[in-house]
Amino acid sequence: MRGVVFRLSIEQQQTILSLCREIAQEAPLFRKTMPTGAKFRYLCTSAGDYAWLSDRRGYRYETKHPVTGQPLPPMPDEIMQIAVKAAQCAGEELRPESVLINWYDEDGKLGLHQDKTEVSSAPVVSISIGDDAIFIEGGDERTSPKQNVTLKSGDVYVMSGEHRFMYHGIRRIIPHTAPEVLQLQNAGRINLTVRQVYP
Ligand code: MD3
Ligand code: FE
Repeated sequence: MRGVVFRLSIEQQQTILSLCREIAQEAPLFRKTMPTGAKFRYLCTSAGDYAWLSDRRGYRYETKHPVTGQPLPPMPDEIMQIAVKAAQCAGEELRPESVLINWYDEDGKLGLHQDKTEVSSAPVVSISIGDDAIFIEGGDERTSPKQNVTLKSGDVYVMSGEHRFMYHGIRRIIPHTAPEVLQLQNAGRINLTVRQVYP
């Protein structure tokens, strides 16, 4: 099933935001390159046992941060617990091994793709913080019909079952739509995807 499983309270959103800032202190945000050499339109970092990487050599998971060469910060308990609970709501089990943190500025985008670097077919849990995003929901083929879905701050989605490998992307960010209490200095959106990499 796919859908908003629940929404985080403002307090939880603030907690996630400060955890992301702490993670980025130790494991700096950086810009990945696609195997084609094109640059991604957002910055990213990871926490937990594995980081998802893309470069000229392809897509893969690694245990070290590509810029610092250091192991990643541990996955915070709060993030782990939210993800496990969200998966449970969808009737699925999840052993969180990696959280990929994507930071989009107001021009951020993510082209249509499938998440299939994971060896495991466990669900992926998505948490959005900050400005709204127009998410493109496709189907099991690149050419399948597409729908726009607005992802808002605090939305928690579970991608599992037939939706786990569907095509998806981020069409655009809608600047300055974040809850004011988050006090974001710049327009932008953070998306966390909690993943189990191995079966
Ligand atoms: C559909 N991130 O990092 S999260 C990604 O908002 C990614 O940054 C988007 O797609 C973002 O790979 C979308 C919503 C989401 C997450 C995982 C999925 C949708 C998904 C896995 C399978 C299908
Ligand atoms: Fe994805």
